[in-house]
Amino acid sequence: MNGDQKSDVYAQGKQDFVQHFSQIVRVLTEDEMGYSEAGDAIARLKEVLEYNAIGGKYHQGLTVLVASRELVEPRKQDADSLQWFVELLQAFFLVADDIMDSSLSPQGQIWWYQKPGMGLDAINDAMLLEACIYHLLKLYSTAPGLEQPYYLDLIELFLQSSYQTDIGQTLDLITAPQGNVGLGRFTEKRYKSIVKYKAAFYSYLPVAAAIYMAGIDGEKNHANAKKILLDMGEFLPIQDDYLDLFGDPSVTSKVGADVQDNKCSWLVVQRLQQYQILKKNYGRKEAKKVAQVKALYEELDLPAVFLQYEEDSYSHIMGLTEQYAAPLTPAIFLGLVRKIYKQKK
Ligand code: DMA
Ligand code: MG
Ligand code: MG
Ligand code: MG
Repeated sequence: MNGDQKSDVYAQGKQDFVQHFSQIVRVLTEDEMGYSEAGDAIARLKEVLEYNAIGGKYHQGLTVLVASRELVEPRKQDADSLQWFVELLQAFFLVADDIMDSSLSPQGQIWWYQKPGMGLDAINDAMLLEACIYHLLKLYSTAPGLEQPYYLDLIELFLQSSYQTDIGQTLDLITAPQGNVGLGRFTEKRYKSIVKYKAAFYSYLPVAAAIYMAGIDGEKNHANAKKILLDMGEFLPIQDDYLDLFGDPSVTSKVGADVQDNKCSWLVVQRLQQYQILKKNYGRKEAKKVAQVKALYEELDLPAVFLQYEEDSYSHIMGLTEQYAAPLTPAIFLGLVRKIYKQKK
């Protein structure tokens, strides 16, 4: 299947996927769940779900769908509801992340935690979203006639992915202490650990869920899927860091603040790594070290920077010659200009 067909599968699944959401909300807010006396809280939960689980890319949820289609014959597919669980996990992490990062929202939009009168109550809403996952898992996989052999595997998978993501968020936060700038903390090694825990395991989750649901679990399948997905999962946060500063907020729907927030972003790590290369190789006699410095300069496009400087300086001097050469003859200066600019030696 080529890339275009694959993205079509995502596009096709999206409509059904979004439509299915109302069933998820209905199941969660039905009276017969024994929460009738908590009606107001359930109404609040409905609001939290509708505000935070809807409107994203549904990348995680649709991945469960696409993976399930590849693994199971259509008549055996029962991923419809379960796809939403990964979206709820995503919504939970994002509500909490926006509070912790004091995220700014683009014009015309506000994050849940920014709603008037919300304050820290949003923390409980994030916890509600997380609790819904396990509540739904139980409802969908243990009800009489609906017992699923993968129930325990999915619980463990969600718990483990959450734990790893929590660890990643912890690393992200403690590496970015407010008001305490210390670029020395931002090493490549630290960056890799942050993204590995914060996002890589999380990328494995939807495919792993599909494998369990397909009933083809087994060490080898999971180990192989992990080999690909953990590395793929490293890419997403790097892209996120890049878009934080260089993305267009009207397209990304968020306002970047990694620089203001002292975050260990991929961008700053790249820059600091360049500094480390200079520190290790500059002022040393070995040809290999000189080559490292030269390669760095090339990577930084310094030859192009020089050519631009030469161009600007040339125009500047030509301008001065035009203005000030008289009463001397301009040829004196033009001859010199011709001699020194664009020299190859
Ligand atoms: C968020 O990372 C990570 C998780 C696991 C929710 P981030 O703070 O860079 O995300 P965003 O840029 O969307 O705030
Ligand atoms: Mg954030
Ligand atoms: Mg964050
Ligand atoms: Mg980000």
